[in-house]
Amino acid sequence: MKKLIFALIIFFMSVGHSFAESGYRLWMRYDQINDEALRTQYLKSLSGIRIDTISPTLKAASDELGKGLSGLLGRTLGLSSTASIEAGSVVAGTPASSSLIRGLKLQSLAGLGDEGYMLSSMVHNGKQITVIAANTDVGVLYGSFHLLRLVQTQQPVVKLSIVEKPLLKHRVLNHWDNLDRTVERGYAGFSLWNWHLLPGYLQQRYIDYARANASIGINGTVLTNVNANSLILTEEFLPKVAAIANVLRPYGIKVYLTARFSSPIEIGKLKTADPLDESVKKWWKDKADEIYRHIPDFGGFLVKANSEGQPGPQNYGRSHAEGANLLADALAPHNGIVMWRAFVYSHEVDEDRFKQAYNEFKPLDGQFRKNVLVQVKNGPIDFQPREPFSPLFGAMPKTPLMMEFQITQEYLGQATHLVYQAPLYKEVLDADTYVKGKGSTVARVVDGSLDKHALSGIAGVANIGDDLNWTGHLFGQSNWYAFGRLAWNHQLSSENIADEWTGMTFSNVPEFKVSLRGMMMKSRENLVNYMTPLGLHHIMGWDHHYGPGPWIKDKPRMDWTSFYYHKADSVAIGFDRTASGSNALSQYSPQVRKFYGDLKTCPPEYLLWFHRLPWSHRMKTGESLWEALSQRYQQGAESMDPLIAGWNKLAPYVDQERFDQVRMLLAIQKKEAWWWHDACLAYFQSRSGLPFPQGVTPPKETLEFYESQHFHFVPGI
Ligand code: BDP
Repeated sequence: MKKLIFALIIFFMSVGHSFAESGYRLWMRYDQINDEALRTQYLKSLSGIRIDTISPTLKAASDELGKGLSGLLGRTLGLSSTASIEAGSVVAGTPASSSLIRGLKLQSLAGLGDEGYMLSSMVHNGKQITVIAANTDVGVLYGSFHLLRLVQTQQPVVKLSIVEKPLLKHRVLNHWDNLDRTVERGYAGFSLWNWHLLPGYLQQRYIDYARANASIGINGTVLTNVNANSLILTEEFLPKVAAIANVLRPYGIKVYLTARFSSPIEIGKLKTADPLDESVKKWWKDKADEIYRHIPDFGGFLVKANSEGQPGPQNYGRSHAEGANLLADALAPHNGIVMWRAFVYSHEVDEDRFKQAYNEFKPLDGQFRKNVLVQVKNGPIDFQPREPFSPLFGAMPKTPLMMEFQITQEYLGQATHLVYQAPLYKEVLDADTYVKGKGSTVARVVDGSLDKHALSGIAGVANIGDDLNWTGHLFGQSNWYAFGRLAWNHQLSSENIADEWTGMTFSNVPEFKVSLRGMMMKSRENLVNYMTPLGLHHIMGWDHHYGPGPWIKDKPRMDWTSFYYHKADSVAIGFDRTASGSNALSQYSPQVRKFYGDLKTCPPEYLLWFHRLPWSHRMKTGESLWEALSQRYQQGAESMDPLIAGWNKLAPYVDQERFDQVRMLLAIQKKEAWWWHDACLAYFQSRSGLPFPQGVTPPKETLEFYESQHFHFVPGI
């Protein structure tokens, strides 16, 4: 009988469990560790929490440790101040918050700055304790999340001797969220920010958003779209922004807004927005003062100017530096920063789009105020599945350059494709610019170490919406996670980040982690193969960017067509960016130029980015370019079966609800991978006129069929 009751309890628990598994809890699940021996072992070192919750941030740390450790270890842990410690206590605080920590006179704190922390096993008055110490409260919060991560991923917590501090100063999410709650290039529902109900109604979600970000060290968020609406800077909206800022503040997250350059005209009733006009300067100064009255620790502005129709200083014949400095001067008295985007190009300029941002910005190096960061997209075009690093990295030594990655998968299958992006981020960060000799990596440009900048930053265009699981695809969560972890420490490996995330999100069973890591690590390359192999780029569907569209040609803006980028005809394919073509390669240092420019060294992954080659071109593997291209599409599409089989094998480790979410999306992804394969091969064959090599599946339909596909209401536009 007892057994039956027990079985029933387990049954109902698991039923209840599966209903609750939407993915909402992200990687902060804190479910009890199954292995009782392991729990007992942990409880020896982590049996009580001692923290003086004298600030909202320390309260947040205490809540998180309490909830996390109690959940994971299956016992409610005692919580009290650092005044009374016992063996097994976790003692957390700063020298200011806790006399115990002050008394420990911890030497390592000196080098940890205002966000770092130490995590140490120590003996104090004969008692074994674990200390989380930092110079600031937010450091303590970060350290608390680190300790939780160790337990969540079932790492040892004895003999800890960890010191951590971030390599980058500003680690920021960019939400492309509109005030009507649509999200530009958002595939996970509507915006988190419920402007209509703010400031009165503060959703739990805002707190959970803050917790998730703090857990990975993200310390800033731009709430609004780069295609900005000046209304956000009015008295109607500023109290709402302040309400969000109040929720995020305890978690160490500053709020930023996008500033529409024409705001002085639109909401200020001025006749001009000329950055050199005195009334305009005064308007921005007053506006900044007003914003800081609402939000005393406001982070600053992100600006998209003179790009894709947005207003900017060039409307008045002024430079990007003059525009950025106008806002920088207004923010400077309050310690705010300007993140000025270098994503500029124009179809009216008769120049390879690849080269335009560099041409525009490089001459301005040294002209920006000290509180300006120039925010550069990782590649020269636009968040393609693979891009070479932007030649601006390394080209502006006097200006801090901020990295901009896209977490939302605008060009990577939107929220339908399983693509783990850490390898993409790492590929760019680890790329060597050679501007100051070997080892001048993009990461070192961005973290400021190469040119000795105190200011540094990284931005990720968020993939977050009000979807139950936040990111639409559960594996989108891994990209949010990976972005944050790399923003904190770009030296982490993609593999380790994947392991952490899977351990916390799903299971720590070693076979599970190894299999999932393998699947995740291959996923980005698979996608490149079925979408844009061998360096193809920008061949997606028009406007909504959904699905393939290599045929897109006659449109008002050539630089928004596919043909502009692949230029395929009966003889050849690819964009010649060597000296015989647009010479975009000249924007890189000689080593990089030679590496990509020489067919002997240019990796096949970048071939058509830089070279225009006949279909008959012999690849190093011996096959022709046409054969290689067809084979890559085939490999890409065929990679879906092992991915699906791999996921199916993992069913025993994943609850039904989340398993099914991924299973269904993988089926759609497979269909779309073959669609890319079929449509692109049909199109490129219509150019090359060559037969498909053996082993390549011919397209199911005619090219006309693929060209005639139209889709209404694709999300994100
Ligand atoms: C492109 C997007 C567009 C953005 C633009 C940007 O398609 O929606 O506004 O980038 O970054 O990738 O400004």
